[in-house]
Amino acid sequence: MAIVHNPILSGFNPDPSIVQVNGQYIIATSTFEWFPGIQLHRSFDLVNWELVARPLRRKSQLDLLGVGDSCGVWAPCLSYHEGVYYLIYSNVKNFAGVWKDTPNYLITTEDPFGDWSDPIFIDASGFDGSLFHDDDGRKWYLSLLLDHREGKLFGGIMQQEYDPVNQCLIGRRNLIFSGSEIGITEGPHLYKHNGYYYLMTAEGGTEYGHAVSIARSRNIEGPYLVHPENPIISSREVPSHPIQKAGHGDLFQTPEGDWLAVFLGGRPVAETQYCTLGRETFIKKIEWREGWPYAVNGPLPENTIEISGNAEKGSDTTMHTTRFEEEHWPVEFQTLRDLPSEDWISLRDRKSSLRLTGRESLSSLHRQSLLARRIQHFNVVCTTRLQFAPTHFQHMSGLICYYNTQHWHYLCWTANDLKHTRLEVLSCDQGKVSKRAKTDLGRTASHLSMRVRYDHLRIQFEFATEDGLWSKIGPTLEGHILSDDYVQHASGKYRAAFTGAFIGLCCQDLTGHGLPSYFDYFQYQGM
Ligand code: 6LW
Repeated sequence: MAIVHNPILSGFNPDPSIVQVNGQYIIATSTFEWFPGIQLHRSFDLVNWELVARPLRRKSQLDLLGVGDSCGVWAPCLSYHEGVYYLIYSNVKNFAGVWKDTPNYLITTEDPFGDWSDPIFIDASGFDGSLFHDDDGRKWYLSLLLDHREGKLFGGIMQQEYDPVNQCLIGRRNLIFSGSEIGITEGPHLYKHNGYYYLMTAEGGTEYGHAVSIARSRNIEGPYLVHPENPIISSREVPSHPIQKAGHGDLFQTPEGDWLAVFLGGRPVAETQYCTLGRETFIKKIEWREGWPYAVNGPLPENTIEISGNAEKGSDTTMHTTRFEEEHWPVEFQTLRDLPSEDWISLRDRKSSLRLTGRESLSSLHRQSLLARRIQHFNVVCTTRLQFAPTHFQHMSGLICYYNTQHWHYLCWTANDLKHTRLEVLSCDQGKVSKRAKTDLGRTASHLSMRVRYDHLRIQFEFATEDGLWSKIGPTLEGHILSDDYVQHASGKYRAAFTGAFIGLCCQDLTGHGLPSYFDYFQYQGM
């Protein structure tokens, strides 16, 4: 037997959609305002997973400039049929008002880790687009219907045939499922098994009431009857369970015919409601009884599951040092909304260093010079060394713990009025920026080393000058403000917040004249 450890994809990896093709498993997860779009992880044994690629690499596939925090790429649907991989994805333009603007696109490829096609626009009636390939050769598009009338939002699951030749929806649009009594019905995926169509949905909202629901019908257009023991996966009834928010699932089979489901979940830091690693991907076994799927060992997510085979988990190499000597930075890194281009980010400008050209502020929804990676461990230490020559308080660069434009902690190298090196610890909480610490180094340093320790809910910055002596700077900072749970509810009015905490490098030149900073390395150590 082999042991699979949950989460199989740690850190901000929500809304998993999975295919199994010739024994290779591929999971697609949401990436929101982070670029490139959609994470593809691969496994050959369900035990070991690696981040391999992100398909949305061109502006023609994904334009994120100006999208709000936690907008952008929501809930991809990955499917495979007769040698072709299909990806449906939403590019949510805004989620703040009564209307949401949620165009859905389709891209295809024969090599999921190579280039994908330019997008085909499908429909914008709601998010969570999904594609089902029926065994009669017809293809069906599903999504939730956003209904803004009379204060509604979730208008049920709509379905319409997709014509792959003319690349458009055809025929009647049907509302096939209004949801179970749990409600907030989204994330539709359709399956066919033993003569039934099975409709899996995410219900209860993607927080602590979340659930994986399922219904079935003999007719693809319904009516769909809800599972007699719905939901099949959830922790909504057990608030003390260490894995919460279980929902948004996708069913799949192994080559041997075993059934499993992947789904998202969150791990609150003990005694709190804060899931600082965001919504992660988990897995459970599924068994069929009397024509219905049931989660093995009940609906609660499990820390481990046993599967056939003899795979062993590889060493969780938790020390990654990136020395910026390669042609490209490691796949773990993403930029914010903007495509990388030589004018603002370069590995070729100076040997063994990354240049970030100072651009817009940390409040900008457009062109920030920021490169970061999601945290994937509850206890993380990240270190970097940079060369910067600020002469004005509007020149800033350094190490940042970032959730969104309104929530971050920043160890910032800037200049005082004597043009000497000034280090500041800045925090942003619900958009309000506060200076937590500052120190003038009394001269102009050429290089500085920076380090951050993010240990569960506590963050501490450190720095060292050329003498290599490390000093703490600033107080212990609030790690919980970089979580969905805090951002959604802190202001008293619910705010969309679906991403996760990142740690990375950034540079701002608010004069607009592009002062650069150069980073020698970035080290991530997870414990
Ligand atoms: C996603 C929806 C959901 O589109 O959260 O977990 C939304 N459920 O299905 C964003 O991740």
